[in-house]
Amino acid sequence: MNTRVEAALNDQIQKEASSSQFYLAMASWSENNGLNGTAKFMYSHSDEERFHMLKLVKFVNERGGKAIVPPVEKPPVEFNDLVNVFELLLQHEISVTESINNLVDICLQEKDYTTHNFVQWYVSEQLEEEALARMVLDKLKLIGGDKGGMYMFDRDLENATMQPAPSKDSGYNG
Ligand code: OFO
Repeated sequence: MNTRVEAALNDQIQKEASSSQFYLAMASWSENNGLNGTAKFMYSHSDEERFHMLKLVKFVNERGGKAIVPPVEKPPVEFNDLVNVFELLLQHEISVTESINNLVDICLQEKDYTTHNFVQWYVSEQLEEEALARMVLDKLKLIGGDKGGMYMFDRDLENATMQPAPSKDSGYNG
């Protein structure tokens, strides 16, 4: 496997692992603050990021490279409120998108069209994740400090998922 592409894929493995840790911390914080719907959403999102990482690990090894399992990073323990949680989530996803775009760029420079093809799955995944995070943030801003609204928001988020396209079928019923 091309060494530059291999290094970029290993960087991405680290980023997906750190996304999984970050969302796990958000899940735990939500659970401790009575936001069980949000906690469920974040636990499942954390699992999804682990799946993104594993998909990369397997790809690197199958293509003759060496996947490096990254060390576990300590994510934040406290968050100000739900708006803060989703703002951080969106910022994080934006930085992951930049890293995926960089990976695409390296694949093209190195003429590694197989990896380029593989990475396209992540390109569409990032589009969906950023769009859903923006939609959730817009809802939260509309709700403002309304407690009833927040209760409904948390309940609806329980059934949401980051996976489907964030159009009408986003799975988010808010
Ligand atoms: Fe792996 O999609 Fe978010 O980070």
